Amino acid sequence: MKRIATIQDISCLGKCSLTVALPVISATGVEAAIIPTAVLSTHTMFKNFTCKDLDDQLLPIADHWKSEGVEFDAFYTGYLANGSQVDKVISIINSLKTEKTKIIIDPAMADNGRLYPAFDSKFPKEMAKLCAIADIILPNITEACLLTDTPYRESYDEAFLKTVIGKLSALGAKKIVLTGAEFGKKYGVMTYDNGEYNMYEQKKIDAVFHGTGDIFSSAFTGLLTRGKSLDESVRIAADFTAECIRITKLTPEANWYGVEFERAIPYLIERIKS
Ligand code: PXL
Repeated sequence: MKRIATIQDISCLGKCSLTVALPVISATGVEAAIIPTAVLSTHTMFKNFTCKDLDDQLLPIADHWKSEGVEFDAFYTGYLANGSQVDKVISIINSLKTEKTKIIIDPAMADNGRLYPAFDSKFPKEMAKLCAIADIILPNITEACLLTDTPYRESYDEAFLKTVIGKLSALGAKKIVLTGAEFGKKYGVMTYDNGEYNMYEQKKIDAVFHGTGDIFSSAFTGLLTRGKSLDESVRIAADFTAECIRITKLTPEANWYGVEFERAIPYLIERIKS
């Protein structure tokens, strides 16, 4: 069985990061090993969340894995507790990667033009260092702007997106999957792969839900690791995320803090078979 090591936080309530990555990666038929970066009572869109960083556990967990001789088909990183974890994560990846290991970085730190509350303005520079070692990065537009020191804009054209993607590529990331790309009448995921731009267009659903970035990234990473191409992984992960949002909108008892992704797991499994 293929195996991913995913490095991100546990938000104990809130349907994001590891509580999404574990079930979604499992649904793709791939093993998920985890290195938790922090334990939070909830994600940071709640008020008064608690947070205990696991700074002192990251390297010992990886060292133990190394002594067990375990190998990974992919590393997939998400939300980190602080900027100083970046160097630790880079050294973990460098110590455990083999020729076959894909490095997939979701620079989970911002959305809708703003950094998440736990981060200061120096954090994106640190995250850019992690993106530099990636085979594939999965930013949204806000994160893409922060990583490249580009002023965030609510509306932009295709040329703007291509300029930002060019700057992301100059950071060192080999392939780029930019979510929430919107220009003219187009909405979807823009990819940059071997000098080629591609846009996977989706119907925009008029709703904003928390945790959808983690759902997309987890499904994408599982699918890619399972052996789907980059384009196919983008298509299925984007359709799965849209299905999660569609179902959530139809569910009156849905919580504000996350999407009802569990209801869409059968859809994901069905799509994997095709
Ligand atoms: O979904 C990204 C994410 C992950 N982890 C924590 C968060 C967020 C977004 O706000 O707060 C703790």
